[in-house]
Amino acid sequence: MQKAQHITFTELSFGDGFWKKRQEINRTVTAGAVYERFRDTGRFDALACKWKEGMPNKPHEYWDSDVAKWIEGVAYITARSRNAELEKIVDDTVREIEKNMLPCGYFNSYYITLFPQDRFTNRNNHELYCLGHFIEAAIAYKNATGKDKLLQLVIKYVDYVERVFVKEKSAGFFTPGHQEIELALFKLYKETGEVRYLKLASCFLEERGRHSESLNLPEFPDIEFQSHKPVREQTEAVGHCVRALYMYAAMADVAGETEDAELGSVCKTLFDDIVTKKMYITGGVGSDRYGERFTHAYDLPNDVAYTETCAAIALIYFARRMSELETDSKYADVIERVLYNGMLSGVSLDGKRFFYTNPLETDPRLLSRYDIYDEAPTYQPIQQRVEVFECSCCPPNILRFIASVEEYFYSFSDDTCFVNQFASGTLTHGDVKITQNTEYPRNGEIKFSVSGELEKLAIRIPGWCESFVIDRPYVMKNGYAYIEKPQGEINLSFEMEPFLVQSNPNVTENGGRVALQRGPIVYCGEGLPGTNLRSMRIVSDSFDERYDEKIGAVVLTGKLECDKDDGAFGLYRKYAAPKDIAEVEFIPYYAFANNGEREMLVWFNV
Ligand code: FUB
Ligand code: ZN
Repeated sequence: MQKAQHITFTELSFGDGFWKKRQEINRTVTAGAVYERFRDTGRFDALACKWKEGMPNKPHEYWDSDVAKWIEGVAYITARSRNAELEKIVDDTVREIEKNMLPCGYFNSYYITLFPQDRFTNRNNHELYCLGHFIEAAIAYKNATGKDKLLQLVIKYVDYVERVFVKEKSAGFFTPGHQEIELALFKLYKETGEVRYLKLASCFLEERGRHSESLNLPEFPDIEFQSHKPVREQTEAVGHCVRALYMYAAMADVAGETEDAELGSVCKTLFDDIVTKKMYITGGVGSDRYGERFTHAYDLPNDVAYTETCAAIALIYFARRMSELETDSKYADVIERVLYNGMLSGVSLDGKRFFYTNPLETDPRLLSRYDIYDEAPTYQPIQQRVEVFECSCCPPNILRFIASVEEYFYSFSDDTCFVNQFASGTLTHGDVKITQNTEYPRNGEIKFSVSGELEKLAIRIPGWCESFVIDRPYVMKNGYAYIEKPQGEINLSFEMEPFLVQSNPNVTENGGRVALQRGPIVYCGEGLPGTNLRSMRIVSDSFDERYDEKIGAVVLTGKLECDKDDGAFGLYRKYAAPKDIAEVEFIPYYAFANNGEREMLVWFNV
């Protein structure tokens, strides 16, 4: 099967439109907002390893990873336009790390400050997870600025890890409690050409599930951390979603690089298990707060959906790597579903507030259920985004992801360029130049101009698209329209009428309900005080459309049947067909909760 490699994000420059607007907000608002929250909560100070009992902001075991992801996001931003202020913060931070790194190369601010003698004794305390994020940050920062001090430091640390975990086997455990270092080591291997980093990544993957190594968390069985069996024997997506998906992404990396068909087949099985049974319509994953985990097939509750923002991003990581194992548009279809819905919902339109969990149904009245308690006895996701969390893994993840989102738009095999996503902009890859002019996803009209040495252009036809026109001859294969000798202008038009979606009948939560989609965007209804969206019925699939500048997308208005409590309704009455009609405005799911606490619903009665 033809394999394709994704582009380097700097090869694509967005033109005006959906993603350029979001990258501008990411650069001018999100980077600073996350930095200020991390500075104010002590995450940067912690790296000086000077905290003492009685001081504020006691260091936390994964704060290093929060800073590392912020550095990585800033690196991607800086790759486009240098920024002395941001670079000074990074350079000062790197100096702190260098100053406090132990002679052996170990660096973890939590352990060095609080438990220097307990290095690598507690599998769940995120040491290798934090190193993984420092590796990714170091590579990004060196490629963006040429400054390789952090890269040299992490290489020294990785060499220490290799000595402790592979040569001496002197650590208190065999594999990471939270996967991340595996995909980072693969990046380090690609960056340096050092095969031993590929081998170290493979070692952590292959050793998993072969040792009885606990996580010092008796309340969680090994399956929660995908340590219940060797990875090659795993056939279902289980446990903590972010851990699982970071690991699956690394497995796909290794399978592709080493042409390991067996490992590749395991990845396909796991990917299909997720996208055919455990993924929300928004591309979110994670059905249960307890363990932040996958549960069982078709278990997709809406109001207590966990669907962590990091998990949405991690699913895109996995899908992109799968698209490089096997050319099939289903992978870019999943990436598009997450991009425009379950990832983007993680950040407010103004770029400074975030969701960690992304529910598909909210109702302020639900929150009042436990007014008399300080702590709600059962889980209710927050219904408004916040500026920072106690556990703040998601905000810097959004920052680094949006800052380098271009890498998901094109990929190249030896003679073909794959157009995986759509946005105005110009790609320069060697002597190949491809420009898209489009207002996608506002409409489905896309004008390509192609120049340079290129045998074929393969344009993904989205799974949601039922009819399209291309003004050039093409052949459909694996969900792509292949155009030979594509040089010159190509005009493509996707029909983009709104349509209703139903779930598999096994998703009992959505029985008798439909969701609304237009192009790649999943919509939700936001209630007004006193509306009861959950009791309304969609009775037609025709909606009025208008473009909303603030949201940056089309908004749909529909007429729904409803029952109005005219005061004489009582609590119950004999059934009578609804006679009232309510006009409901449907906005993109990603834009919900930007106008104060209101009822929100994705799945409507029909
Ligand atoms: O444990 C590190 C990160 O914190 C996980 O990836 C997230 O789910 C959150 O628990
Ligand atoms: Zn997170």
